[in-house]
Amino acid sequence: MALGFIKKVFTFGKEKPADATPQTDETALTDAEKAAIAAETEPTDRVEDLPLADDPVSEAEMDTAGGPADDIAMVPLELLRAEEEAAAEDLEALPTLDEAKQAEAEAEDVDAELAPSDVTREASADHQDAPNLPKGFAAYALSTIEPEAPEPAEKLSWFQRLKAGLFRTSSQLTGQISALFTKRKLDDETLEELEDLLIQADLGVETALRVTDTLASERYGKDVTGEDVTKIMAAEIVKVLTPVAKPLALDLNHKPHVILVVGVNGTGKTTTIGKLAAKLSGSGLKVMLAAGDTFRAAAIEQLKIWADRTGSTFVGTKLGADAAGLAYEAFERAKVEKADVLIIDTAGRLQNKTELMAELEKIVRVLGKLDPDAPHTVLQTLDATTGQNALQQVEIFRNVAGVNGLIMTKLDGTARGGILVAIAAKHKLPVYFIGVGEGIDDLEPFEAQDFASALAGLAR
Ligand SMILES: Nc1nc2c(ncn2[C@@H]2O[C@H](COP(=O)(O)OP(=O)(O)OP(=O)(O)O)[C@@H](O)[C@H]2O)c(=O)[nH]1
Ligand SMILES: [Mg+2]
Repeated sequence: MALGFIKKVFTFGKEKPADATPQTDETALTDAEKAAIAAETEPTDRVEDLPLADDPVSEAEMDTAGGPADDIAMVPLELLRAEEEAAAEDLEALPTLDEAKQAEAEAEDVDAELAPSDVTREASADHQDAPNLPKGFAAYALSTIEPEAPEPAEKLSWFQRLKAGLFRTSSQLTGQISALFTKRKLDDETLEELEDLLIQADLGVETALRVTDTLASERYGKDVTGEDVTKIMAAEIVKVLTPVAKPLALDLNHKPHVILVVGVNGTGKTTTIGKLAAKLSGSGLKVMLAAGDTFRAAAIEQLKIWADRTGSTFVGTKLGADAAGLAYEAFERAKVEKADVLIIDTAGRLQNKTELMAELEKIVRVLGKLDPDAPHTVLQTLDATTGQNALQQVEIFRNVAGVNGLIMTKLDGTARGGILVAIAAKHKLPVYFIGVGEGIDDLEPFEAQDFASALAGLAR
């Protein structure tokens, strides 16, 4: 009973008491119990008072358990000396260092003969990448785990890129249209507001009126949703663009068909020439590229790279040379070499720089001396990130250089493609291709339906 109390005292703190309320009188120690604890815990010298444990060691064994027993005699000195002499003899019998090395080499030869060849090749301490292992170990070559090649990101189709490029225009336009036609009947006021929206999206007055007229004739006084209006708008845009979506017709009787590429700085002339050359030479035509941008060394080099990439013949001249003279020489050479197509690059210029525009006029005039129909195609590149200014660009380049075809570039970025609809409506010039990236294949024939769908944010 007393031991039970001791246990209670020494487990304190280990077991959390279930109830921390003060002890009642029931658990208080009686005097008898206190005396019993004192008697049990008081130190005593008397062996008979110590508790006896069941000890598995017999008394006889106890004598040797902690050290030499009395019955173990001391080792005689003679015996120790005899052992020392025997050890010295063994040492003399050991091989010398040379003998040891020879034996080691022989052992290795034997190992080599016995071991299967693939194992010796795999497991060796000589691997360059093996850790410096102690003798007796060999290492297998550390396996180098080739990192898995990342899955190539799925390339977007050109239409997806076109749609993404026109997303800013389409989402803004459709958002505004939806807001305008939420629970409203089609009346004069909504029609007027719609017209403004379409003009702001660069579509041009003409196209805006086409859309509102069609809408008015079909739905005046009725409920219309934003989706209805978007579809009607896309249909009208298709009607405007379809007549200008034409293939670039090459008259190969000419030998060469001369294409002069013009436009404002950075609109993608040189890149587009490279893409065109890739298509043409890829179909087996003999293509010649002439570096008519003689202002910048980098421009000449850029075209040379495209010529090399596309297997086209390159014609260049020195920096600062007369561009019209270069164009003339290139044309002559293309005739002699019977090139199918000659594409002439020109330096970019702002349409309001009269002097530079006059130089363009000169190029056209000079080419006409060799063939009155040349240049057969005068292509103008338009940057799709430009807004209203593109209308004026076409106006002036057309007047000065006789532009008779367009290519809109950078429709993959943050394009404002609405202007192409306005240009098509006003100038009715063919739009041959659109640029949807910087890569060699990122030039697509212009399709009215695709362009209208992308502009209206609709599926293809
Ligand atoms: N994203 C995108 N970039 C394009 C496209 N076409 C051209 N570019 C880029 O636009 C930049 C200008 O292109 P260039 O071909 O050098 O333009 P350029 O009209 O010859 O320029 P200048 O000779 O300086 O007048 C380059 O970085 C081209 O890679 C396109 O369709 N999409
Ligand atoms: Mg260029």
